[in-house]
Amino acid sequence: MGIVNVTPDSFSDGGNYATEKQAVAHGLALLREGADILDIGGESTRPGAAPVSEAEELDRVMPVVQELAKSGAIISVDTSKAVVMKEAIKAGAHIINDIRALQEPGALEAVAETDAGVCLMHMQGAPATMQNNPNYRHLIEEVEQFLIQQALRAEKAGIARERICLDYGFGFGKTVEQNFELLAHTNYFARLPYPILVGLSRKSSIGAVTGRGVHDRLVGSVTGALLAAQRGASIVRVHDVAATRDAFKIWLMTENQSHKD
Ligand code: 7PJ
Repeated sequence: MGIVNVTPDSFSDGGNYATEKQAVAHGLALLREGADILDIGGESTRPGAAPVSEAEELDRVMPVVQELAKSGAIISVDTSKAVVMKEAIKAGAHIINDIRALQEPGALEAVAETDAGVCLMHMQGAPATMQNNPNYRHLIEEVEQFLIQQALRAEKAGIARERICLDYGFGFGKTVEQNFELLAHTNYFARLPYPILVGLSRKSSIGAVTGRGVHDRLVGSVTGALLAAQRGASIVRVHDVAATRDAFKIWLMTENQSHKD
């Protein structure tokens, strides 16, 4: 899953046109690199990020969804807002990727009344404050309980099991150690009857371990994605599609030869 951010940077000249064009071009480039899914997001969920209004998020995301859906790619939209979910699915999105696990008003119904897939993610707290004091008694069990509870809630609302994937939310209200404890236990989550998605690309915990700034986390991110996949993750959400693909090719080639003597 390749990441397509539609968040205007401070240098853009007002209006979203430049941002839009860049996002579409970036999505097409990720497809050429070998992405199977594009994850399009207009809300910054970095720790401490300001909230985005419904109108602004629609304005950012919809033109990019419409344009990239034409490419035939599987389109995922990273949103928590029911209105954005409905509009995106109407415009051709196949998956709703919700860091708030369909807990915002109307979100569960918005997905249930379609046949879109959904990713339900665990987060402790809210983006603005989640890194202040992450606190768990039993990290793995608590995250698992939350994910199972949300998956069953979704199934009860009419979202078939086959439409659901789960994500333990690397970087969302967890310490560096807790993030890597979750990564280490990916195989534990992978035994659940839902595919697992893992997103750790360029995150601050990758920086904390490697001592690298956000633009120098390629090796750390690719290694993390490979470890997640080897432990049973079905989808990895990444910025660097080509590099991640290379790592997976080496893994796959090795697996293919491993049964020979
Ligand atoms: C994730 C996400 C993640 C899922 C973001 C960033 C923050 N969705 N959206 N999982 N992260 N499912 O990329 O740094 O880990 S936004």
